[in-house]
Amino acid sequence: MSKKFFVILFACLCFRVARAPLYAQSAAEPCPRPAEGSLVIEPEDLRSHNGELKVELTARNSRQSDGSTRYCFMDEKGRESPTLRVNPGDLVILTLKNELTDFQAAVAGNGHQHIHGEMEGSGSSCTSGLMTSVSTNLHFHGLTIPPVCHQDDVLKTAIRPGDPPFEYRFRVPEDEPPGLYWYHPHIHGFTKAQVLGGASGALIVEGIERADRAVAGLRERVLIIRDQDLLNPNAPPAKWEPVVSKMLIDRDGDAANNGTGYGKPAKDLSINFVPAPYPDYRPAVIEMKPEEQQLWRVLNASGITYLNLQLLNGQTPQPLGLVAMDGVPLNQNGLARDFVDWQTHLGIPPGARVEFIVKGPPSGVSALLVTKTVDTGPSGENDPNRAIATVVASKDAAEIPQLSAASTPLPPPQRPWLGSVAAVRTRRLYFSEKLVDPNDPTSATEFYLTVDGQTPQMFDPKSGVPNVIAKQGTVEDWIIENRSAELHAFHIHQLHFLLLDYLGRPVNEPFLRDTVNVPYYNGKTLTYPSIRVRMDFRDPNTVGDFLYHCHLLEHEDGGMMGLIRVEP
Ligand SMILES: [Cu+2]
Repeated sequence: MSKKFFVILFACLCFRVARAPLYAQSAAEPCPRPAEGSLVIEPEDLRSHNGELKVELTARNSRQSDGSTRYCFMDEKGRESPTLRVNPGDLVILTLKNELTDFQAAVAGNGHQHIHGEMEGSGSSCTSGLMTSVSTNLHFHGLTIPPVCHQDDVLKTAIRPGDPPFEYRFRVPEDEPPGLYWYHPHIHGFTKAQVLGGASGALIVEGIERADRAVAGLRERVLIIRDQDLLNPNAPPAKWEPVVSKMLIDRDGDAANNGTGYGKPAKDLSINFVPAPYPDYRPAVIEMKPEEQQLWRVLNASGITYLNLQLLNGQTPQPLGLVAMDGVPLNQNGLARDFVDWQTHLGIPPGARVEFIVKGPPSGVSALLVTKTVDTGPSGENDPNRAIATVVASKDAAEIPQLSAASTPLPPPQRPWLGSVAAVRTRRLYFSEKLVDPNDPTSATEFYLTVDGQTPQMFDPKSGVPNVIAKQGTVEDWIIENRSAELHAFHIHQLHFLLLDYLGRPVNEPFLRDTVNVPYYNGKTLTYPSIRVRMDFRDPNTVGDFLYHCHLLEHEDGGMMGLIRVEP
């Protein structure tokens, strides 16, 4: 990253830390959002009481003057995307009401009635499977809860506008690792639009300070980084950026990876909904007490954007003390006590989470939270260097929640560490892409995630035929190849896995993941790049039919998904 980039960016910051109004829109806006340069406020915490968390959410959307659509989950008090805070063993009762409007139909003069009329007689929310732009549902990303209706089924569950409020009712497993999880819609073909529009929120399983005492007593902060269509798509890059000769647009209409670290990004980013848009990347503002240590719980809720986070004091990257990935503390293998992995940057694929210790700047100094460029491959989107938030030391910084200082250590996991259990078999799967018309480079792309030996097919939600059949109680090794020229993020519902090999080299991770990057194929090597993971089907909650897919949502919506059946 060039020195010039940040020197100039910093110079601009001095004028910009003045607080902008919190909300730019009127109260009539169904999905209100803070303005650029606003103070970053944590989402409202909804905590369980007496072993129960009751939540009422409503899915809403609103059409913006630039033609884009915002989506949001609002609670009964009008708070957007609240953080659901639960303890292991808690019962969650969440009702979801669908108040989405079909703006396409409204333009055609039909509005809501038409859509609702079309859907009548197509079954209950549990069975309709009706995947339309105005149906919605929830996936509880990372939780090992059963893939059945009213819990974590997304194959058939589709709530339509006008349906009665739909009840989710599930128990957080007693042995769910403490950490950051999240909820978002999972309607096949329409997930990208709803998630890019802002429909997502955090879920925290409490007790991370019991798993890793390095975080005991720290103040904690939930930071959700989302992406969205560019607010200023036609603007030229800022003058301080080096000139990028080629400004290619890919087939999805997004800026293609130019490999320079600069130029137009495919999507804008926001942090707790405060946008930091292209071309100036005016950062949001995070206030911390001078030199305070905090636990930052960061979710990449982006549809397609990879993050590579760094916290800069001037030019100097600050140490980030990683304590959990994808909701799983780093000492999950039961070996390392109170382990902290100090890094200077943290890569986060779409869907993944990182939780890390960070120290605020001293009085009178500010730091800059940036994402460094990610090389997504020749067919990938442009994820350039950019600022997200400026971190300002302030004695008046608002009080945020604090983890308890002293509590009993979490007992080690009951099941043997996944790394020491023998896999009953090895499967090979691969990501690939194909142009609908191979002779026309501008034609649409079909996205596949195929079990080796099967015919590549785009996921068909109506098929119901599993691509993989596994047995509960076993563990399996999966080798996942990337035969395409862009990155993909492999995710599987209902369970965590252990990353064993990355690019053919063994890695020794003391934690589990539910989302992992798979490097792209450069067209030159004799073999395709691959990863090897150990899948954990031991938990009885994994029994049933569920999904694995790429977490770049236009790939997922475009067919890069498969069905697994875990038999009892
Ligand atoms: Cu993908």
